[in-house]
Amino acid sequence: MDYAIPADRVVITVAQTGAITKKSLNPNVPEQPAEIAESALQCYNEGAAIVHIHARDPQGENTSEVAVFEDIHGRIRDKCDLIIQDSTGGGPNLTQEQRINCIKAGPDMASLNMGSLMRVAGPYKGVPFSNMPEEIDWFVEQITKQGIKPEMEVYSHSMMHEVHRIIREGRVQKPYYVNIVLGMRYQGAEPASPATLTSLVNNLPPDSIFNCTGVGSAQLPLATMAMVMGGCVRVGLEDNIYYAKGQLAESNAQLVARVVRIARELGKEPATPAEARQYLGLPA
Ligand code: KMH
Ligand code: ZN
Repeated sequence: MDYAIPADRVVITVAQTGAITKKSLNPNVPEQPAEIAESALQCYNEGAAIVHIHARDPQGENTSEVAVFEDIHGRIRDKCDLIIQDSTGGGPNLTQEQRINCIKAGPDMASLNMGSLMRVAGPYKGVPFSNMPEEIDWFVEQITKQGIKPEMEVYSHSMMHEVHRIIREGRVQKPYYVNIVLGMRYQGAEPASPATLTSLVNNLPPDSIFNCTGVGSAQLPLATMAMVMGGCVRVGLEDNIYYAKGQLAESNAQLVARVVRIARELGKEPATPAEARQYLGLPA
């Protein structure tokens, strides 16, 4: 069975909110459930198929409250059939037990971070983003036993080794969905260069589909490169708050619309959520 995405389609994920991209950095970051759902609908209308979710409390801090995730899911599902992918990366203020809480709200997918990174700047400098091998095994077990598909986030070659390991150990099912995240300013994360993306794509396991997330100014160039390589792409304010140098993005939908314009120039239509479900092996 060939798990490649058809050459004339691209699956677009929008990461709208994130953990560290607060309204103070860009007032257009949607933080509350109604804002997140309204923005998700706009992104769906522009061509997104998957929405990656972080939740915030009323003060804008990262929260693991299941009720907040349920509220977000319900509001999105009332509006459209976007594939819902919750973040188990959560945020630096959340414990491992809190990070997994979101899956109780019943997303279609959940992020699974494939290794540890060290925060080297900002208020959480020196606080590790811990995803040791045994923690990865714990997260993947919690996710898969609920029939949720893991989105394996890989920031370096060493994390790609962990992907191969959990496949070898039978912890994930085909098609494997690997998100290559490049350009994070954390120790242990690799740069957003064409060479790094090419090398990581060359190291993907068989039967996998890849997505590319370029952080910051790398978002658009790496997304373009990933589309040429047959990959899926992620855009949005979680990873990049700017539309151009010094110009804040007006909305998540603006970033989705731009990548759709480029996709069409490359002969690709954005996959609908129903098509994306089929490619990723998600229930219809
Ligand atoms: N902000 C991304 C670069 C997660 O939510 O699990 C990392 C991320 C992690 O998406
Ligand atoms: Zn995230």
